[in-house]
Amino acid sequence: MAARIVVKLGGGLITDKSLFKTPKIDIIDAISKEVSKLISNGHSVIIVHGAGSFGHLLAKKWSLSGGLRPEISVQQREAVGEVRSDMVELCEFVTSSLRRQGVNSRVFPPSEWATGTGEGFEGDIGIFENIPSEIVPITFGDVVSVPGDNEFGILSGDDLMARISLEVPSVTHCIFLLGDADGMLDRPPDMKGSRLLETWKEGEFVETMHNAEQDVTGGIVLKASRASAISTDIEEVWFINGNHPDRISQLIDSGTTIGTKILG
Ligand code: IP8
Repeated sequence: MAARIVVKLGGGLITDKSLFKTPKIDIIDAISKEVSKLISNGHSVIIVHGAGSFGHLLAKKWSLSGGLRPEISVQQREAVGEVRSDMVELCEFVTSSLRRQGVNSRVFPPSEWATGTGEGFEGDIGIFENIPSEIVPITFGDVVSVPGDNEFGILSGDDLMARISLEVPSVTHCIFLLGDADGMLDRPPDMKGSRLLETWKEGEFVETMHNAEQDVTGGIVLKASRASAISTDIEEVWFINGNHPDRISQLIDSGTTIGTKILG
């Protein structure tokens, strides 16, 4: 059966999060190869990607997630433009890598079609269904306009994942590719003895460490909560290590892989 897969490339997977605007080309290429294979096998793919060091560092520096602050409004507005263009630049690394693998894509920057932040953002999700199945629609976490005095805010790729997975018809798989772990672990990946959880359900305790130094959105906690909301409707919601993108095909072909299945 043809699968319809929504996949998130985490910002920490496709960029070096600590170095301003540093893409990880090898990883992006490996993922593009896998996407090309999935499409050749008759599946369709929608890509959402995170911001990593193309978004979070500047957004943090100018407090963009909290909206307009009159005392720094000039610098903030300048930073909004800069982050938006940096995100388009990061997306181009993804689209050109896909093109090298013979995959065509169409980019939908949220600043052009979405307003508001969080799960309840406004925007026509229908744009992701009305394109031929061999073309990969791509969107990403972005700075968007918000109603009221705040003027702008950060829309996370995780919120886009939730809305796209739940509203585009017949999505079969929703996959979060992580940069630093095989899936959801019982404690932070760099902590000794951390163990992969084969399944996870909202409410089950895991010890997390969110790096608020670099990240203006919610890290693994936001991801897990969005994934859990998606899993109430979609059977196959997974956290998989993006350094091994071939695990996506393995999951589609055999029904399982190394990773964490999120249960609804
Ligand atoms: O990395 C954040 O998106 P995320 C977007 O998916 C920006 O949370 C611009 C920081």
